Amino acid sequence: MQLTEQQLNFFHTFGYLGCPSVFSPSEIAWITQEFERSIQDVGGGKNHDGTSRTMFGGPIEHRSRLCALLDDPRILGILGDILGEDFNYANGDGNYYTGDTGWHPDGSWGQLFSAKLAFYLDPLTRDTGCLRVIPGSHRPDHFVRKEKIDVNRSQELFGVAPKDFPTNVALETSPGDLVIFNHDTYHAAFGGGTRRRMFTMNCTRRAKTEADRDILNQYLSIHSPGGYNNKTGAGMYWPLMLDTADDNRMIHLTQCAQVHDQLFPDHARVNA
Ligand SMILES: O=C(O)CCC(=O)C(=O)O
Repeated sequence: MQLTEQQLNFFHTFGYLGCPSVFSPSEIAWITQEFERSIQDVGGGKNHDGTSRTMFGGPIEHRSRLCALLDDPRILGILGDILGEDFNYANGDGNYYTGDTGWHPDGSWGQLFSAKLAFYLDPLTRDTGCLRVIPGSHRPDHFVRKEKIDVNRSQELFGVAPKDFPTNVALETSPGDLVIFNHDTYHAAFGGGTRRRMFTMNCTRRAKTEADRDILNQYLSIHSPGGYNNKTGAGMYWPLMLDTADDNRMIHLTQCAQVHDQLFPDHARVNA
């Protein structure tokens, strides 16, 4: 157990949690360096001119030191406490963000099925593009969901700019802090520059019932290399993630790899 009872209550009630200073300045320095190498080498970063977002898949899977984040007791503690110790790691995205990100949830599962762990690599404030969330919006009975409010139209609907949508919380972060949120939670960012560096680890609960398995199929049919028609050369993950995995890491890789390869035989590891 890494999170306190209060932190877990907070996450379940509000749909997000800020985890300050998880990584020290020297650790976040090498994490940032490895991220830069990845996005520059394989993520399209060399072509980033600040006019639009540059994004690449599996940001921790291209450098062995970043792959090992999935072995780090702090990461395992946070994800394990929230999603269960046998959680699935399901890729993520690495970004140079440009400008605002409008309000959206990443899912609408109506239950805690998946969560995003986010690393912001630059100091970010409410005016310079920090992550914002609408607390409680992961719940199906939250007013935004029940009344199907388009939060991005809040200026015309309510005379309030989307960034000022009532109840939203700005999660200001420094490098080394982590933020985790339920994929169903509405989130956004406003006022960022043209090279806001951020990467994520998306994770799900391990599917244990028929109903879970159904959701995992739906999830991976969209959010996976096969879903994005990306050939990794090793199915669900980029080869390094699997090649450097020990038995403990494999606990977090096998279920998604298996489901992915059933869904997308053309992208499967065996056909790589
Ligand atoms: O930092 C941001 O711009 C928002 C991140 C986001 O929307 C996401 O990861 O889904």
